[in-house]
Amino acid sequence: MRETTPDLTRISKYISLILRHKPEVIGIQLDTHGWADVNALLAGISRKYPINRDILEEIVRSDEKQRYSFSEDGTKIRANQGHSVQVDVELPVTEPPETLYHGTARRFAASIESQGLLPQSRLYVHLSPDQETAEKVGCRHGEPVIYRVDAGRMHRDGYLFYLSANGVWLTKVVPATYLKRLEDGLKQH
Ligand code: HQG
Repeated sequence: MRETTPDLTRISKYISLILRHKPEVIGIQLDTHGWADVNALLAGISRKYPINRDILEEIVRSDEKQRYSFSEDGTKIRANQGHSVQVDVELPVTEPPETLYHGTARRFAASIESQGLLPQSRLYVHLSPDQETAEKVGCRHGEPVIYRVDAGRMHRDGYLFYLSANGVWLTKVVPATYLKRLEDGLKQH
């Protein structure tokens, strides 16, 4: 692994904080579509981490989840999804596949099974296209459990789904009736 990798990861996490949750930590604002001015972002980050346009481009290009996008003219940057701040990143309403997945921690299961999936601090509930991705998401929170989401039935019942530029499925809420816990669905480690 290259020596620079940990630093880029740390900077990427800081960018994620700024572009999804707290642009005020570097004193910038996002516009209504979630865009930040690239020069303002670089100036703000450089007070904490060494960064320049090339490093930022490297972070955006190499991000394993493709979290960020530049505007066409390259002057602006935004997170593709995951926001808690109220922005409209112009996600296209998209017909979902019949089945999507949500990975979470076992300690949330009782609450999820009574209330359904809620977006909590984010704007949307995040759903994964496959079990493997859902398991990775669930592992971030503790012992993972995976829910199968009856997305096709939700769609036919009038719920809207959005597909982010980096392949994450988003919807406002998932009522418990569309969820099935996959007790034996976890892959062997
Ligand atoms: C849970 C990562 C109790 C929900 C990932 C989740 C994703 C409930 C947690 C993206 C609940 C919120 C988002 C209820 C939902 N009762 N708990 N009724 N409804 N929850 O981090 O989906 O690496 O906001 O199950 O890959 O885990 O950051 O959402 O466990 O795409 O780019 O509340 O973040 O991407 O946690 O993850 P989060 P998430 P990045």
